[in-house]
Amino acid sequence: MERSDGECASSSENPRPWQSYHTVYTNAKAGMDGVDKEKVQKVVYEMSKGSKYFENEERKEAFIQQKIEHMRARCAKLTSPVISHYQKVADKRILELEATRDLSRSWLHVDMDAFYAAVETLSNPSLKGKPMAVGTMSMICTANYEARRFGVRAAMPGFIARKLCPELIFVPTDFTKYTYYSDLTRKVFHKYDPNFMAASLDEAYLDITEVCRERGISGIEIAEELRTSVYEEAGLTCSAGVAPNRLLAKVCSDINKPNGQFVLPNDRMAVMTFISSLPIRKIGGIGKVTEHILRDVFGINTCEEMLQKGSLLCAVFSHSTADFFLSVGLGLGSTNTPQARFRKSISSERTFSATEDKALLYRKLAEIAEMLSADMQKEGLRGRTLTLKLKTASFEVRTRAVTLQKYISSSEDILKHASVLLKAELPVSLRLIGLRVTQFNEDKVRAPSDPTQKTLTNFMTSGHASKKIVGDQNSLGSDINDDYLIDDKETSVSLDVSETNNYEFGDPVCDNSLPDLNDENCSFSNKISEVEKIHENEVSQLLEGNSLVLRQEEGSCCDGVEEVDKDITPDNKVGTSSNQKDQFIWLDDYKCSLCGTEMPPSFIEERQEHSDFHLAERLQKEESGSDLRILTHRERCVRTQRDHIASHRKRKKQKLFEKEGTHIPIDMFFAKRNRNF
Ligand code: DCP
Ligand code: MG
Repeated sequence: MERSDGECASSSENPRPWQSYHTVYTNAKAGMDGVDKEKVQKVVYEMSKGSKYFENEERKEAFIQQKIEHMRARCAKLTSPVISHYQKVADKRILELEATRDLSRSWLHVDMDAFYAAVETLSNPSLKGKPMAVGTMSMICTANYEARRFGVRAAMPGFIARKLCPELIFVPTDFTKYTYYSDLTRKVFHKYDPNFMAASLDEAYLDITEVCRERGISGIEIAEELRTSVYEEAGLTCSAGVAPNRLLAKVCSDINKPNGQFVLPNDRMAVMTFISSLPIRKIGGIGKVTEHILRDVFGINTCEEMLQKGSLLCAVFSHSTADFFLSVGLGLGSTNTPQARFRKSISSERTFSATEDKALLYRKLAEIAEMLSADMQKEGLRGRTLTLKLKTASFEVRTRAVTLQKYISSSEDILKHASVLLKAELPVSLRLIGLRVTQFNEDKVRAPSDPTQKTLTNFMTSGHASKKIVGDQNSLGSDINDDYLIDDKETSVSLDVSETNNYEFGDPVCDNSLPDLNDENCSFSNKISEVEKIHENEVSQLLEGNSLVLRQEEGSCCDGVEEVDKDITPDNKVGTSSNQKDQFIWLDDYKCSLCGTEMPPSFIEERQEHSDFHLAERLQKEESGSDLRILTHRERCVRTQRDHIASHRKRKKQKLFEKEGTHIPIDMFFAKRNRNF
C-alpha cells in the first residue's frame, strides 16, 4: 500500500505494513484527536487484509500511485520559460480572484453532533456515556464521542469497530426518527434565515448577515443563541462555524466539535492567517486522492501553499480546477444564496451487509423504490429515466438504466422497472442498491413544490437520509452526469447500459461526470455540501490529467485547446446515441465490448485512453465512408477536432512506448492480469 514517500512496499519488505494503510477508517473525525492512530491502523489492516475491500483499496492505491508518477513526470518536463509563463498566469489570476473577495456577508454553518447516535441516546438515555455506534456489524453510520476515543468512526465496518472497542453497543438505524429530529432543527434554522440551505439531515448553511444587522448583535451571539435554541427544541447539541463565506464556515464548525463554535471575523488578515496553516484536507472538495496528489506531486500541505505553487497548478490543471485551488489559498468561498437550481436527478440508495439472497435483494429494492417515490412526490417530480446502481460484494459498481416513454413517480412503477433491471443482473451478491430518476417532466422541474425553502437537497441531491452512504469506498463510474443519458424515444422500454458508454466518451477535459476517488467526499455522499458537490467534479479532473497532456503538447497557451475540447461536449450525445452498432461499453463495468480488454472501473485515465482509441478508429471509418456527408457542418467540425485530439493522444502514447522500450501498455497488462482474478 501507499507509503508517505510515494513508494509501494509489500508486507514482506515492510515489517509494519499497516503504517502505510490509509483508508477512510483511519482518517480522524472530530473527537478522535487523542486516538492511537497506529493501533487503529494495525487493527484495520489486519482485519481487512485479504478481503475484497482490501483488494479494492489496493487497486485504487495502485491507480493513485500511477497517477502521481504520471503527474510528477509531467511536472519534471516543465521548462523554466514555461514555468515563468504560468507564474504570470497565476499572479494575474490571484489578483482577479482577490478582487472578488466579499467580506460583507456572515455565514453560519451548523452541524449536529454525532447526529444519529445523539438521537438514539435521546430515545434510550441508558446509552448515555457508553461507547455506542449506530449501524450493523457490517457497517456503522456514526459513533458517539465516547466510542470515537477508541478510533471507532462512521463508515467503519462494525466488526472492526468492535475489535477496537469490545464494549461497543450497536443500535440499528431508524431514519424516521432522524428525519423527525432534523425537521425540529430546521424550524430553528428557519428563524435565523428563511432561505437556509440544508446540506443533509444534520447540517445547514445560514446567511446570518441580516439577522445580525437587524438585531444589532454579532455572529458569536447568534451562533450561541441558535445552538441553545436547537437544544431546547430538539434536545440535541450542535456545533457552529461563522465566517465570511460558506467554505470557511464549514471548516470552522468542525473546530470546536462537539457542542462548540468558532467564529472567524470578516477581516482579510484574519482569513489569511486562518488559512495559512490550514491542512488542505479540511476543505470540502479535497479528499484523500486530491490531498495525495497535491502533497506528493506538488508538496502542498496547507492551503497557503496553493498560492506558493500557483504556477505549477496553473500549468498542470484546467482553469476551473486551478481557480478552485487558488481560491482555497485565498480563503475565498461562496457568499451568495444561490438561486433555485433546476434539479436534474433524484435518488435514494442503501448500503447493507453483502447478500445474494434474491428475496432480500428484491425487498431492499422495494424499500428504496418506496422512499424514492415519496421524495419525488414531495417535490412534485415525475421522471422517465430510471437508473439502478449496484455495488457488488467485491465493491465493483454497476449502473443500469432504462428510459421509458411515460413519466413515472409511483413506487409501483419505479419498482416494476427497477425489478427488470435487477433481474438481469442476478445472481449477484450485493452490498448496495441505489435508484435514481432523471429526465423530469419539464413543468414540474421548473416549479419546485416548496419554493420558499431553497435547500441544496432540493436542487442538487436527494434529500433522503437513506442515501447517506456508509463506507462507500468505490463509487467509481457511478456519478454519471444525467445529461449524458441516451434519449431513446423510439423504443418504449430499452435497456440502457450505455450510460457508461456516454461517460467513457465524455469530454476528457471538461467532463464533469468523471468521479473522484476521494473516500469521504466521494460522489455519492448525500452529505456533500454545495462546495464539495461542485468541486468534487472540478477536482475529479485531477484524476484524468488530459488537460496536462494537451497543454504540454501544444507547447504554448492551452486556452485554445481547452476551448476546442469543451466545444465538443454537447455533441457527444449525437455521436454516441446515433451509432448504436459500434457502441462502446464496459460490459459488467469491466470488459470492453469492442475488443474484450479488461480494465477495472478505477482505471479512469486508462479507460479514457482506451475509449479514445476506439473513438478514433470509429471516426476514421466514418470519415472515410459516406457517413460524413450526412453530418451537419458543426458535427463535421467537431468530429475532425475530436479525431485530431484522439490521434494526437494515440501518437503520444505510441511515442511513450517507443521511448520506454520495455514498458507494457496498461491495457495489455490488465488484459493479462485480470485473467487471474
Ligand atoms: N452518516 C452516515 N454515513 C457516513 C457519515 C454520516 O450514515 N459515512 C450519518 C450519520 C451521522 C449523520 O450522517 O450521524 C451526520 O454525519 P456527520 O458527518 O455530521 O457525523 P455526526 O453528526 O454523526 O458526527 P459529528 O458531526 O459530530 O462529527
Ligand atoms: Mg454532524
